[in-house]
Amino acid sequence: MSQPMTRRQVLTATAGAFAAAPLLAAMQPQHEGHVPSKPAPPPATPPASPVNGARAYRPVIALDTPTLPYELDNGVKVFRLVAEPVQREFAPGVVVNCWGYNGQSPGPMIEAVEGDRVRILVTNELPKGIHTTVHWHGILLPNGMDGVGGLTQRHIREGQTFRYEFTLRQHGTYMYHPHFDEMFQMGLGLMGLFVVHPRDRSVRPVDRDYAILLNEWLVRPGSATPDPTEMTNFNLFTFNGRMFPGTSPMLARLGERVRIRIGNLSTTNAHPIHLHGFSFKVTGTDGGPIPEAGQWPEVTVNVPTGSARDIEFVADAEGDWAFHCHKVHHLMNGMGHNLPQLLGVDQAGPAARLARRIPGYMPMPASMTGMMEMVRPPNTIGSTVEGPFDEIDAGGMFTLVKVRAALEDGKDPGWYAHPPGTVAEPVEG
Ligand SMILES: [Cu+2]
Repeated sequence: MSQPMTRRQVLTATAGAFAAAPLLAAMQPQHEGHVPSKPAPPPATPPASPVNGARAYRPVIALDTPTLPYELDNGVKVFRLVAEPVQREFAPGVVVNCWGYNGQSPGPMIEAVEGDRVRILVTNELPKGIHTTVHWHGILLPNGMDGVGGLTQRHIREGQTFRYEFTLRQHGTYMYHPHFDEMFQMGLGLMGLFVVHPRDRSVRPVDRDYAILLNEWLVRPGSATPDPTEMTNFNLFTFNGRMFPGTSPMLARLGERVRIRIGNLSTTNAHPIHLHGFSFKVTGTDGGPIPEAGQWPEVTVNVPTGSARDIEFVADAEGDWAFHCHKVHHLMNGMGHNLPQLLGVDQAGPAARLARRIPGYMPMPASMTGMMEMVRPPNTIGSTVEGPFDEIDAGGMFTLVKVRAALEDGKDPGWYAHPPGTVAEPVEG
């Protein structure tokens, strides 16, 4: 797994400027027997056509995440969630031992319609002795269905299945997660999206409807299991359990109205999510729709933990537009912290002396444009991808909104072909 390293992988591999990557890699806990051979199953295709009549809706696409199927029982939509350990491939070659639902972290998206009666059967198949519950975040329901362990219900003990049943009397973007042992269980990835469509299809119509759940993790370089006790110092940042370049793009035809629903169940951070190329409006939160008079134009929406934001815009410009968290540490994979600032420091003397004692030692580049050849710890990935012009320096919470005049549905159109004369270029002299 020896590949050229960029500055960001250097940050991954070094705990300090004078650490030698091979030494550090050797110090990392190795998870023997954990072979990234069982990535999460590919996402299921959302229903191709809406259900009929008054319940019609345009299906939401949760990026890289399936929609939970249901059965009808006397008009009640019956969903089944199984809480269990899962493996999630965050990006090619990076497989993380999470907890999730139905083989996924985040769990599959629940999608229903205002007025629906829903029954959600939750089975606890977490490791022995672990209790859980599910809280339906933002959903208005009877107190005894609220899922707060010990307060509104008994814990769901190992092997048990609990029934949650309520009628949806609102529409919007909501979430679900355990409300017992939250730090541990949510820190390991137990969470999911819950979208409720308006009963009247003429309310807030869009041509494309996407959903993303934000999460943050500490997975130490070379290891595969998140540390859920971490409070502030996270190093992996995901859109629906994927990080760039593992995130799928969002597609739109020129002129289409697009909604992106963004939920955040991160341990600590708010994520200011920024869209290039368009001005959008925040049209709703998990508290409900925002009246038009209360909406204003934005290019970044801050999504605090424990909240959801719906943004809407008209995709009126072709191109490959970046969509990402604006906290710069959150668009890196395996970001390290506590690095000394070495700009302007002449490292030549100490570097030469250290190199004599530590084989393979290389100094941390004072200039962030330095490229280095180093050994990357297993189960990590860099934050650079070859783009159409040069390397793209991004990881973590980053993906693209690809807008094209012509688009074959469900098919990534590849890189945007810019019209001649519309790309920034070097000038002579
Ligand atoms: Cu962020």
